[in-house]
Parts: sequence; C-alpha cells; structure tokens
Amino acid sequence: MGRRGALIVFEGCDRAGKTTQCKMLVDALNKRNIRAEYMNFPDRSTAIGKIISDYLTKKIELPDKAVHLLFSANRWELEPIIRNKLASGVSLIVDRYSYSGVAFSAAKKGMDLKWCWNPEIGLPEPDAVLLLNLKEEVSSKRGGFGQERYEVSDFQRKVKSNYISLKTPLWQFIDADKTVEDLHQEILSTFNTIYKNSNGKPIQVLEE
Ligand code: NYM
Repeated sequence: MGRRGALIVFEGCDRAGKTTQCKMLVDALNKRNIRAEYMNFPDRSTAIGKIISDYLTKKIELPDKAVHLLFSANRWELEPIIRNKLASGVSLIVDRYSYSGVAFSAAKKGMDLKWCWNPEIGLPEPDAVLLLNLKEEVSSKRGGFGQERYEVSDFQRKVKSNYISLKTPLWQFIDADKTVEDLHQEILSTFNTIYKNSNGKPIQVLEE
C-alpha cells in the first residue's frame, strides 16, 4: 500500500486568486508524478449544488439557515469520494471548504459561528488550510465583483474577520499580493512540506 493523498484547502475572500492557484498546483503536481485532483465547494454539479447555484445567482430565495445546511450537505454528499480518493493516494486540492461555509453564513445577521460550525463536525480535516490573503485596496483593483450574492465589500470584510476567528494551527496565511507565478512557486514549496508531513498520519475529522 502506498501513502495516502494530502487534503489541502484553499480559503480566502472572493477575488484572491484561489481557483487559478488551485488549478496551477494540480497541474504542477501531476507533471511531477504526484497524483492530485482539483475539487471545489460549492460543487454546483450535484442536485444539492444546483439549488445552491440558483440561490447564489439570485434565481431563488432561501432562509439563511436552510441554505447554510445545503452548503454543508454539499460537502457531506462528497465526503465518501474525498475519503476514497485520499485513501487511494490522490491528493485533493480543494477550492473552499467548511471554513467558507462558516465564514460566509456567519457574516449574516442572526447567524453565529458556533451554530454554523455544527454541521461541519465529522468531515475530514484538511492537512493544511492556505488562506490567500489580499488587502482590500488590492482586491478592489482586481476588477469589480460579479453579480452573485455576497460579492459586496462590506460583506467580504465580515467574512475576513470570521476567517480569522476560525484559524487553527493548520492554517497558513499567504500574502496573495504578488504575481501569479511567484505565488504559485510559494504555494508549491508550501505543498512539499505539507505533503511530507502528512505521510503516515491518519486523516482526522473536524471537531467542535
Ligand atoms: N460559499 C461557499 C458559502 O457561502 N458557503 C460555502 O459553504 C461555500 C463553500 O459561495 N461567494 C460562498 C462563497 C462564494 C460563493 O463560491 C461561491 P465560488 O468559489 O465563487 O464558486
């Protein structure tokens, strides 16, 4: 039996460059013969993901708590796949995870961090969470937000402060204010350390 894959999560406010960096990392790892795959949450391709997508694009309205549980259910429906892939040696580079779930929902009025965290308990815990951090002055220069729900500056500020409340020793803050290639190189070397350190360690689960 070979080693398990590593579970690496990228988090950050909208426009920090997460998707670009996740995909570049997967390509670079595959070129180096390290099996790795990209995953993203919300995964809009599933039945639950389709409802989430309709909510984000404002086609439907849903109560805050209901949509929060759908985002969480979207992770739970993919949990068996995550476990199987990791066990078979594939590393997963995940574009948003439970931390986005909590940081975004808890930025809404009447939603608290603890309530939001509860449905995440028991999901596989990542080996590392890389938070791509970008100052607001810089992110606002990267072009306007799109049309989706949550893509407004005030809301993103609350999301950022929620991320900081969720921080554990697994988190690494990465300054994303650099060229795409420089950021990629930094992430690649961070990955190497995480990959080495995760060897032989069983996957833990998210706890209270
Ligand atoms: N989002 C993402 C949540 O509100 N809860 C979650 O659990 C997750 C994973 O969805 N603004 C929000 C953050 C984003 C939005 O994500 C869509 P993306 O990565 O832009 O497709």
